[in-house]
Amino acid sequence: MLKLYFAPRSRAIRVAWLLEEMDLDYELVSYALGDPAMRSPEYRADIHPMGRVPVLVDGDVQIMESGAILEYLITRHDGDRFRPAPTNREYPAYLQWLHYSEGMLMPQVNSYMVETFFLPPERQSETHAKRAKKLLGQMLAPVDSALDGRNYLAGDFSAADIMTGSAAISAKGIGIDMSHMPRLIEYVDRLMTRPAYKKAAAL
Ligand SMILES: N[C@@H](CCC(=O)N[C@@H](CS)C(=O)NCC(=O)O)C(=O)O
Repeated sequence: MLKLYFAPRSRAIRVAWLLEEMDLDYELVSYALGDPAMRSPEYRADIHPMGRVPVLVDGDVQIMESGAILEYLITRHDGDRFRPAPTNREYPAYLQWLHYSEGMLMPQVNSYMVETFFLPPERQSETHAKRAKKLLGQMLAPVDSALDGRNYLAGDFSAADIMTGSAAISAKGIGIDMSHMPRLIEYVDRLMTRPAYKKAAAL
């Protein structure tokens, strides 16, 4: 059975979300974020060299990186309905939004979290936190524009929505002002009401 190394309120939700959308059985190995067990030499040697989640194990395959795991599941587990075919006109948009999440949005979410939560108060920088929040807001504007006249980023709901959509959900969670991005607000609501998202987010 597929095994997912997971933590609530982490990027591992993306993988659980797709597993739920695909109706695949999986075993969950769940940690709380910050659990020292994830930093242990054993975890780093056997599961993830940086002590992170998600990691998926599928027989003799072990793979990290949420975006890579989604692509792997779609390719190896009959998930073509969650990715436009390479010949489809939506395919470039699919690739773009699949990668925009970790490439552009999440570094700002990370910076914000580091500067407001993970660092001890005496080392936090309000300037860096403000800058991360401002950049994140700017970087969400193209997502809002891309949603003009459409419900999802690349045709039907796809793994690109799980990636960039979950970053937008995180942005909402940290209080990014989206009042001037009504399509993004509706998109986040649309994604959060999907039964598979609800199940993954409640794990
Ligand atoms: N780019 C990686 C990021 C993985 C990552 O940083 N995961 C975080 C949770 S969102 C983590 O495991 N943090 C544990 C920790 O820092 O203790 C991915 O998309 O999978």
